[in-house]
Amino acid sequence: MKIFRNALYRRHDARLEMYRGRLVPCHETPARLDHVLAELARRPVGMLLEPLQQLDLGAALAAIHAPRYLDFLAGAWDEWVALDPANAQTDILPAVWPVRGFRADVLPESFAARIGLFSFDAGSPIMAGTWAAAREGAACARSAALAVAGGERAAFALTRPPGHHAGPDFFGGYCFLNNAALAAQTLREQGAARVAVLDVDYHHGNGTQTIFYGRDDVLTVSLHGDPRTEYPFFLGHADERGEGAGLGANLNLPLPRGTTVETWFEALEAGLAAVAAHRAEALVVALGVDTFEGDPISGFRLRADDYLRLGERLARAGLPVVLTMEGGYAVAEVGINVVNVLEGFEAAAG
Ligand code: OKP
Ligand code: ZN
Repeated sequence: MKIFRNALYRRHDARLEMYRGRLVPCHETPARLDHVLAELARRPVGMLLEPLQQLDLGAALAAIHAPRYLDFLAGAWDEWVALDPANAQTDILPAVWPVRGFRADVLPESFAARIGLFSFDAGSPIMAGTWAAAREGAACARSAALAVAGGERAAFALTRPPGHHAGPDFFGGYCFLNNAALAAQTLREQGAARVAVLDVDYHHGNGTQTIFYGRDDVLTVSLHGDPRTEYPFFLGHADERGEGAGLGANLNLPLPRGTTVETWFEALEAGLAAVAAHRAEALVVALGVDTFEGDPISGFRLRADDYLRLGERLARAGLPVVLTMEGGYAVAEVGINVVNVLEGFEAAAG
């Protein structure tokens, strides 16, 4: 398969996230992708490629994200440093948010207010290189979707930061631009009548769900830790089925902390049955490997070999597939687990 590599991923190397009242080292590090690239060097399951040059990326992003959100992200670092040159030494984190009853229609002048308006947690620092890295990652996702639309059986967008928590006009959960949603929208634009996004990251893909919630052309399915106890907490319940034209085109399969491989694969079957029932012509897989038993921030129990089986099962769904890289924080094992998915896929795709 074609693997589009984000050459700028190291430019996003944020230092600290807020956790239990303290700033702690960020879990989402460049080392995660270093391990995937190292494992791909050992087991070359695909061709490593740079994203395409002519992508019309700005317009493509504007089809899934609000223009004022994209403008804010693009200029956030410069604004931050303009507030005080000393800010260049510190990453940006929000500390105030408009909750129920507050106004979201008035764009505040205050930078502190705008960064709150456009985010939902204090765990997703922005630094000097965040926009460049996120944009190049989105270029990889769009390139992967264009390759698949052009006849490739499968393509992988090997990028960080991840994307599935980023919504129409908000960032959070280490995500800024929604790579999986961009891939799905690109497949639609290129002629697929119906597309499905299957999110297998440990955490609910709230951003992707929200982007497509009112639409019936893109089915969104997510298998994840039950939001009653697991991040992102405020979305991802089984009764969220879509709204308006999109009613019935969203499926959440929350699973309790501690879920083992048998139960997880049963949920995967239910998710793939929904993809088939939707008559999707192409599939986007938001691939997080934080379902791994050794993941430091998650609670499922998948083992390394289970990722081979996941790849095989995805191939047997028989659809053209774009995969996007999402979570996975057992850093030393991320490479093995991700490449296992790709190897399993290639073995079963024949
Ligand atoms: C992003 B993705 C741990 C707090 C964790 C955010 C988790 C984001 C996961 N100290 N907070 O879905 O893998
Ligand atoms: Zn995750």
